[in-house]
Amino acid sequence: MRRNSSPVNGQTTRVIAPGRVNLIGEHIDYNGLPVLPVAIDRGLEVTFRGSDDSVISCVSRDERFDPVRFSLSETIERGPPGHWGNYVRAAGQALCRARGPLRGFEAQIVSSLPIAAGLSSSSALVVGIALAIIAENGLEFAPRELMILLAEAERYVGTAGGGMDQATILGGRHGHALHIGFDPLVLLPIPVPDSWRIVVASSLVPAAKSGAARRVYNARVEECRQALAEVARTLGEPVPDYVTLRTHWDTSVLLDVGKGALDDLHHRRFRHVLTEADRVTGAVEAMRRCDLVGFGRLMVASQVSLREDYEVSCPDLDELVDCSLAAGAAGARLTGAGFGGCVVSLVGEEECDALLDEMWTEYYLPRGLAEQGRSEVLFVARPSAGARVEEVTA
Ligand code: NG1
Repeated sequence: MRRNSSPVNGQTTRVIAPGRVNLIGEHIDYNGLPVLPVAIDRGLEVTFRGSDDSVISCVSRDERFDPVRFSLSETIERGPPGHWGNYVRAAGQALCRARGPLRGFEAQIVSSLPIAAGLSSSSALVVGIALAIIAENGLEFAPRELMILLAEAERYVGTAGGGMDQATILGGRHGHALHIGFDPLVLLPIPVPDSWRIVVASSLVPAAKSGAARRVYNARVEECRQALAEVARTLGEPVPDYVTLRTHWDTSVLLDVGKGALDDLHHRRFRHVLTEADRVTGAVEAMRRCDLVGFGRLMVASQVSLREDYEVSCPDLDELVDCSLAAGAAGARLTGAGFGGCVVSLVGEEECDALLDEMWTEYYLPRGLAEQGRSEVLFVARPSAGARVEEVTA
């Protein structure tokens, strides 16, 4: 990317960063195991003009978010927990550590992504700001280097997340899902069959990953590590990571060993991780042979596992999944971290309108939503390209 937005020539530049919907492979990216998300046709835009100093100042078009202003440096102090500006600071600190000192900019942010909905609005912000800094300073990054750097960068906010979101937002491909492996990071685009429709529905329960939800998220990361260490020790495996374990042993053997070596809670967490990884493999095969029903069945099994074994669903998400299946979806499950947020459903194009109407009638109308808000909470997501930078002509 080139240095391009000098205030001297008055050039304004825009970064467009999509959100993402994960089709399957939930809560396994931080265990190094492959996932299958898509970048979607909703996202955020960062429109910026460079400045002569290191100050970044951002305003959001959404008035709920107050302006953010700070100087780029290798140690940027955090704002209050849960504050949106921390995602802006996260990108700034990481890039300064990698390539500083750097020049800042004035930016305006506009988003079409619902906040705290499990659609990666936070990672879209990290990626959007990072690409703005990169463009403003004429930096060069290999795509995978940047995906890894920004996954690490976002941990600044206190969540021990994996790398799915940043990789998807940067690497999205129009019409494709991405099979993303993390050990090493490899993105394999898989064509989504033309007749498949991906429906996103908000449970209307915010899934803010700050406070209690963050503690639960980080606790799951730790529980997975503990389960892995115990099973690897029992098997005499020297390298305790999930990828190696799955290469050397069948899931059924690992689950048997886990049953003997782990308490009930850790065994259930372990079982979710292993069976979800197998479901990703099955889902890729189903997508390749255009098997909508087979793919849908795996989504339903994923939801059961997330609800029973991983305990990251909630009553509204469960109800919305049931509503979607009753309305004709081939499969439905929570998407993203859970604890609220959205359900992703898969349906054939011919059944899609009927599904949308029935979900609206059964889930949203009883909750008092007005028709004009419908497309905010219930929509078809198109698999889309990743983030990009473009110059704005006045
Ligand atoms: P969301 O839904 O965007 O909060 C989080 C993690 C992902 C992944 C999913 C669960 C971050 C930035 N994102 O996503 O890495 O672990 O939960 O599959 O922490």
